[in-house]
Parts: sequence; structure tokens; C-alpha cells
Amino acid sequence: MLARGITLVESAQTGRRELAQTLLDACLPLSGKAIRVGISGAPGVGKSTFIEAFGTRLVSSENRRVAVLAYDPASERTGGSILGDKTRMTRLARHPNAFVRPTPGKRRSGGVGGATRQSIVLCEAAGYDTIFVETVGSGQAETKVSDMVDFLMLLTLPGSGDELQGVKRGVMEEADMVVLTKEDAHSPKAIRLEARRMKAALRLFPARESDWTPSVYTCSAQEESGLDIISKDLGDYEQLVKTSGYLEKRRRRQIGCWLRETLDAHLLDAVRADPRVSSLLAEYEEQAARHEIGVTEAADLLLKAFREGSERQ
Ligand SMILES: Nc1nc2c(ncn2[C@@H]2O[C@H](COP(=O)(O)OP(=O)(O)OP(=O)(O)O)[C@@H](O)[C@H]2O)c(=O)[nH]1
Ligand SMILES: [Mg+2]
Repeated sequence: MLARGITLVESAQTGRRELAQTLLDACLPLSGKAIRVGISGAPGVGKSTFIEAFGTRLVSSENRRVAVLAYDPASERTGGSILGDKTRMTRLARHPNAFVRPTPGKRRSGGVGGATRQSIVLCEAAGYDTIFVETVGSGQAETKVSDMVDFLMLLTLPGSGDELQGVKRGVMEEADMVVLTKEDAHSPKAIRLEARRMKAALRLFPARESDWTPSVYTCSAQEESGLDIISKDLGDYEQLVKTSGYLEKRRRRQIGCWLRETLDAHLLDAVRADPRVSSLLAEYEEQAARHEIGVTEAADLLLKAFREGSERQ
């Protein structure tokens, strides 16, 4: 049922939008009690394997109910969503207290799925208390996931510290924890060095509004080592932000963000669906290609046509 609900909210067809809205409205009052954890990191760093190991631990020894929303770039080409991440989380997916949902990467926006927020609401209403959102792991828009989660975990590997500029820096600034994974596959020295580097890099950022100081941990998802402290740290964070009121504040801000994004999307849909705009668009495209009209001017004229059309309605 949950999987079907998520498919419904993901479906962009206007006919189903109303039904999706009805479902969401029913689920919203039941949501909000879970801890929402974003897992980001470069492609292949080990995000899915980590979620499999960590999630399995949470369901089997901490009695938690875990839902995973994974965005799988591999299935983008085929449009299929079953292989890829699900095959990497077989153990977790089979557990009665876990739910694993892979979504083809093509539906993503900014490293996460277009309907991630809605899917989180549905998972919470279904009784899951820990939600993992695995990002696609590339692009600067990846930091967008921090607009949807309570806690952002950045996975990294020894030797990847050189690319601390740009994208990774942006994610690091948002990260509430940095985890060096695959420690079984690297020398203890390389791990220590990288951990020191990460700690030094984290110290350069200003203090968090949450008053939380991100730590750097090392683990191996394959050998299931180092997971205890990660779980404890996550619990400490949850406790801190719940008592301080930061969690509520962050979520309130996220709802504002959600509203603005939805408005943008609806506006775009409305403009693109406008028959006047679409007929003029082809015309202006031609003219702009021949340099007979500037792109900015053409866009302004299209908006004007849209406004006039809406006023007459
Ligand atoms: N040795 C070792 N290998 C690991 C570990 N974790 C993951 N791997 C391997 O690293 C590869 C990539 O792991 P994934 O979990 O698929 O990585 P990912 O970040 O989810 O990848 P994408 O979703 O494709 O970006 C796989 O071959 C894993 O078996 C680990 O702790 N130790
Ligand atoms: Mg993955």
C-alpha cells in the first residue's frame, strides 16, 4: 500500500494529482514523528551499503522501523527501479520492520526525488520512525536534501579530500556528521589522515544554528564496524534538537521552502500548458535562433501573453 501511495504522489499526471492530494491530506496529521536522515556522498562511496548495514542494525537491535527512499541513477536509462539499490539492500528490504523504495534517478530534482517530501509524509503515516533519504550523490543541488531532512550525513573515502572545494564543500557545510566508510579497504594510516583532514575542514565553518558540532567517524558497512557510535551520535542529535526547539524551527522553515517550490512548479506547469504560450514559444524560438529577437525579450513577451490569457479567463 505504501509503495502504491508513493507511486501515486510521484505521478505527475494531473488527473491523479487530486487523488494524491487527498491521500497526503489524510496522512499529514499522522506524520512528523520520525527522524529524517539524508545520506549523501559521491557516486559509489557506499551509501546504499551503509544504509543496508546501519538500517538492519536499527531494525534488529534497536527495534526501530526504517524506511529508505533511495534515488538510483543506474535505473535512469531503463526507467526500471527495482534493480540497483534494492539489490544492495536485500537484507533490509526483507525485514518486516523495514521498507525500501528505490526510485529512478530521472525523477529526481537536485539529487533527490521530486516527490521526496510527500514520500516522507507517507512513510511516517505508515509508522516508520527512521527515514533515510539516499541522494544521487552528484551535483551542487545535492545540498537541497538538507531542506528535507533533520540530519545530513556525508559519506566519504580516504583520498577524496582533495576535492574539498566546490560541491563537497557545500555539502560539508550542511553535514551534521561525516563518515569515512570502507575502513576495511584502506590502511589505518590513510583513514587517520583523512579523518584529521575532515575534522580540520569542519572547524573552518561557522557554528551551527542548531548548536550541534558535527563529528567525523569511520566505519565499514561491509564488516559492520563503527556503527554503534554513529547510532549513538544520531540519537544525541535527535535529543538535542528536540529539546532546544531547533527541530521544530527547521521543519517549519522546510515547509515554507516546500510551499515555494510547489508554487514554482505549478506556475511552470500553468505557463507551459497555456496554448497561447506554447504556440508563441515555437515562433519565438525560431526568431531568437535567427537573432531577430532577444531571449530575454521573448521570455517577457511570453509571460505577457500568459498574463493576458489568464486575465481574460
Ligand atoms: N570493502 C568495502 N566495500 C564497500 C563497503 N561499502 C560499500 N562497498 C562497495 O562499494 C561499492 C559501491 O557501494 P554502494 O553502496 O552501491 O555505493 P553508493 O554510494 O550507494 O553508490 P551509488 O548509489 O551508485 O552512488 C559496492 O561494490 C560495495 O560493495 C565497505 O564498507 N567496505
Ligand atoms: Mg546507492
